[in-house]
Amino acid sequence: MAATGTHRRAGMASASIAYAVSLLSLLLSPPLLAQSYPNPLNNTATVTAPTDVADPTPGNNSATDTNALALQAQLSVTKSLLSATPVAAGGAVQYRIQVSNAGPSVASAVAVVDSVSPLLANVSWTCQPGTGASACAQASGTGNAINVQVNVAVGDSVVLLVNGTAPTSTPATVPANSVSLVLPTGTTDPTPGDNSATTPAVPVQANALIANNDTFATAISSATGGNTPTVLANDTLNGAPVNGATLIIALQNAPAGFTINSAGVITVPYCSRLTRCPNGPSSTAR
Ligand SMILES: [Ca+2]
Ligand SMILES: [Ca+2]
Repeated sequence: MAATGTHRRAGMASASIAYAVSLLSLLLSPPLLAQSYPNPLNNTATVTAPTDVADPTPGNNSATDTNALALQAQLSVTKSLLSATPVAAGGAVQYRIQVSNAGPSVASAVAVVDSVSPLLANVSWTCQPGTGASACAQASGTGNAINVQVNVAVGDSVVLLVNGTAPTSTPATVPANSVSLVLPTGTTDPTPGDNSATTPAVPVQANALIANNDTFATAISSATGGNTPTVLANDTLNGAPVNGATLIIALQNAPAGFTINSAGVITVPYCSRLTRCPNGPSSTAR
């Protein structure tokens, strides 16, 4: 008898544990990647005759209704330009892509596809889910061909930031750029029209060069010739010191024989009686 009581208590204990587990499973969020309901959803009804009733055709006492469960998610995507337009040559371009899900189903393995213009260099991107209920297959990446899969929970969103560098020379225009969502097989979107978005073209503007006149404290005699200090020292390009190596530098209306190099240094030629002076006879070259 004592053993029977022990078995009963053990049975009650296992029932309590099972109840606690089922309660816990109700409290926990469902897993993001695996929707655990059976598909198709089947429901079977069975009739069983009493023991004193004989059923001559027992094979039709059970019937099953089958319903395929379909995922439907009203996904949408927006794309905006966060950086300035026009963009300065060689300047930064940044796009923001937001994928949202208005439900009713969780959207899993949705591909975010964006072919960034090849005019943009050094393209990199990050992917950030709005909450822990959503996810990105990759947190970041590089390259102009963006194709990253995301899971978007109902009422949540995922944001991608795309960074690139504008062309360094002009004229140039970064063309309009689109992003599209590709839904996995088995998921439908009742409003597919908002599953792509486009930003307008971004003109590339030449950098602002500010060139100031130069005066030299020491004259250079044509009897000796010589070099001036750089004429670029007091000039700026986009507010930064000029790097002559990135520019085309030329003298205008200069006497023959005068030259300028990429460092902005002007060379005054030596002039003697034996050489033809830039400004006439060699009277100054004694
Ligand atoms: Ca949609
Ligand atoms: Ca200057």
